[in-house]
Amino acid sequence: MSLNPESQAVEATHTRLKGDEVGYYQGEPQSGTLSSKGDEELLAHELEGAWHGMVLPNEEDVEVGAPQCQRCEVLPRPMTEAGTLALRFPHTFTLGKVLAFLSTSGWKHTRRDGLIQVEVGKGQLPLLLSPIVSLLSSPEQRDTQAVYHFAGQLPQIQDYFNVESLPDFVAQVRAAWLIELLRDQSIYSVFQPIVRCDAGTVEGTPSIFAYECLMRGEHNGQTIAPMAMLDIARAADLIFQLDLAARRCAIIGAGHNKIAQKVFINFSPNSIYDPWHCLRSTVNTVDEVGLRRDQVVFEITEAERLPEIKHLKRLVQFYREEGFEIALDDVGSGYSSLNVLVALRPDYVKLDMELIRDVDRDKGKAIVAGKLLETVQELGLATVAEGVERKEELSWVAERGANFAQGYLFARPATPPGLDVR
Ligand SMILES: [Ca+2]
Repeated sequence: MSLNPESQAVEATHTRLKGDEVGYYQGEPQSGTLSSKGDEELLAHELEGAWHGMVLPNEEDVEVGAPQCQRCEVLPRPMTEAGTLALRFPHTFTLGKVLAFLSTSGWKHTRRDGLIQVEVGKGQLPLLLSPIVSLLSSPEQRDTQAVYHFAGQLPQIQDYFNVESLPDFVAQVRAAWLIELLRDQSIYSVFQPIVRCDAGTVEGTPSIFAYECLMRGEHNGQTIAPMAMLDIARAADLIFQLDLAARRCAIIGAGHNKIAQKVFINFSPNSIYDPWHCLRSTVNTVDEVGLRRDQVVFEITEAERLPEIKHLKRLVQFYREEGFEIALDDVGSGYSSLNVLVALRPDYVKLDMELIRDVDRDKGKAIVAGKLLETVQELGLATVAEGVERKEELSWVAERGANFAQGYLFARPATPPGLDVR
């Protein structure tokens, strides 16, 4: 694993997820490395159309009482500037190992009691941290504390709250490219159709019901896969900022492309403290771009774990009161459960792509998917089968009452949206 922010960005571009769009913002990027002028112009055009005017300020630029939400709309300062790294170790044995490394490798440092302070030049933190991390065992890393002072910055009371474990600090350093990407507004949305499971679709003329908006990033001319951004965001506590940015560019992109069908927009319930406060700007954006509220479906999605049911119910209540519909994502995957489905009664249930893949020839999957389709229909909810890649899978889910299907059989995610947007 590289600690270098630049090489991390390059690694991220090679993240390719097999199969179809499903789950959070998963899926294969629309395009790989941008190699030609034509591609660059196309992407520039897409970015221009898909993203308007969301500027996330750095935390030092925000005044107390400013209108920005400190949690969602303010970015931490990327750890690329010169400064001083202070480290506190759990044991003198650990301190000794690091001191020996610093002395032999020429890093300018001072020792005070159990603390070491190291002077770090611009862009040098990864070069310092890589060997330190490799010297320490996992428990030593976990119990080592780190805090960084940017050059020219006086110690402040806030510094007490910025002390992190070494692994969390390393995650912050690795996230520099994501902070830059968010700061530079380099996130855009692609769109994948959700089609009706009717006779026309089965016979090869898909009838489009909706589009799911899926996030893409762009950094140093390369397309970044969504999971690469999400993994870093979770590790570096940037999921609030990334989720808000993804929601906004999905809404703005859908408005810009004048999508007339329904629009499915992912959101992570773990990135919302209080819906009446945290989702207000999202609702305002829907109104501003001219989407109808009954056109928008918010997908509750969470790659790690769903929060407690009480929190989910409050989110669903908020969206319903505001005139939106709700979908529950990835049902049938490891992270969802039937009691969440029953408690929330979403308007749409999205069956997980792993469950649907080869459902026509895998007996175990057929039993689970069949029972789920039966249960969801008895509850009176609509179903979307995700990850449909073959005609046989489409026929199988259609025969068992699935209302809608989504997958490469119909179209890959794209911008402007594929098939017909009218
Ligand atoms: Ca989804």
